[in-house]
Amino acid sequence: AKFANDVHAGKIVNGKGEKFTTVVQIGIGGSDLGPRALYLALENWAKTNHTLKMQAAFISNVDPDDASAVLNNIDVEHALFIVVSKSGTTLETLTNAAFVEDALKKAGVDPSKHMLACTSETSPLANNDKFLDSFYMDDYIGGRYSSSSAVGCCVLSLAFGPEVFARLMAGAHAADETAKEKDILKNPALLDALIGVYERNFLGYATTAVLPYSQALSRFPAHLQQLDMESNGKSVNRFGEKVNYVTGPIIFGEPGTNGQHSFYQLLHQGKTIVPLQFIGFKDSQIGNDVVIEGSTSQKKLDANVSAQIVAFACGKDDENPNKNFDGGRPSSIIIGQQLNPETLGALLAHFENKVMFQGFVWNINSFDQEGVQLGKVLAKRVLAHDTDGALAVYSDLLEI
Ligand code: G6Q
Repeated sequence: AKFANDVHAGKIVNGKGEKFTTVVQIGIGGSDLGPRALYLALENWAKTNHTLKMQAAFISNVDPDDASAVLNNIDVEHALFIVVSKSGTTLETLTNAAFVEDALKKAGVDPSKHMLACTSETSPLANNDKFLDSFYMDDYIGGRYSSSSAVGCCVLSLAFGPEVFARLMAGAHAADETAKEKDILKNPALLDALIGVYERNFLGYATTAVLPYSQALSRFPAHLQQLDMESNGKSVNRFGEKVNYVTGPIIFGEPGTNGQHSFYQLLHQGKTIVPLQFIGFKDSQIGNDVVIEGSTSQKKLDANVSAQIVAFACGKDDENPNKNFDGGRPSSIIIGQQLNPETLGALLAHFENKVMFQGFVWNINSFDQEGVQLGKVLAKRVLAHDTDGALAVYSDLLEI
């Protein structure tokens, strides 16, 4: 908070003594998805409420076109870059940090006046003079659960101010408190978790769609995809024994109403039943919007939520089989007054707690991710030209 306030007050400035206007987070996976989703969720809310302190951007992919596109869109002389990596060893992030460092030097800017580190105290990035300042996260926090640690705090406090981040944390805390309730009807995360287990293990549905009717939540399904699938995509229990039941579902989603004009066809009439998680808000982030043909845009958005839920559940009989809807598509909905820092924090914590409860029920470890390791090891072998068989053939095809 102090660092962010000093940047905003012009006490911490660039080499020319000018204020920083942009913050860029360099990180991937848990060091990208949550903070990016949260930033996008509040960016226009902050602009509307005149509390946007700095524009934020994110570089995650090792694809050089990602870093290049971000750098081409910003004024690097007035940008602060946060290198976010819990381990301090992630190939993509170290490569992108070096890419940015090189770009800064080429622009005649001293990187050590523009780059921050957010890492764990035991990582190789810790206590490094090449950073203007460093912020630390506890190393027992899994990346996908780290949005409420320094990983989210740095970028969001710089972008919106520390008070806004504190409001987000207060909302998350309130949701955490409800997750301690023993009465299931007062514990939405537990209820949601058990509905999901019922759909997965008893009804046999393999997928869940997350459908926020809020454009600001455009990257929230991507965050939940990682949170849920990386945590509960497991085949052994906590004791390393193979389980004989299914575990985490496949998660995907897009904001409505856009999704309605796309993949909802399969959701309505496809052969696979997909449980649906709607998220809706009574008010938009901009307050009053224009009334067209008797209703505001927000009312039109919400009317679509009601219509979809009923269409999915009840279907429609028609003599023409092509126009017949079987119905019976289950859904749940989370409704908020408005998407703001508190409700966003609550939404984040709700899903973290849901995933945790499901892990408890399935008796799996929701806090490791061995499944992402194998690919990393093989990629390193390819780059070291230590290949044979199919690995050599594919490496040759791509001229690596
Ligand atoms: C998240 C995963 C993974 C991780 C990234 C980045 O839960 O562990 O997505 O966040 O691989 O790791 P670093 O923060 O260590 O660079």
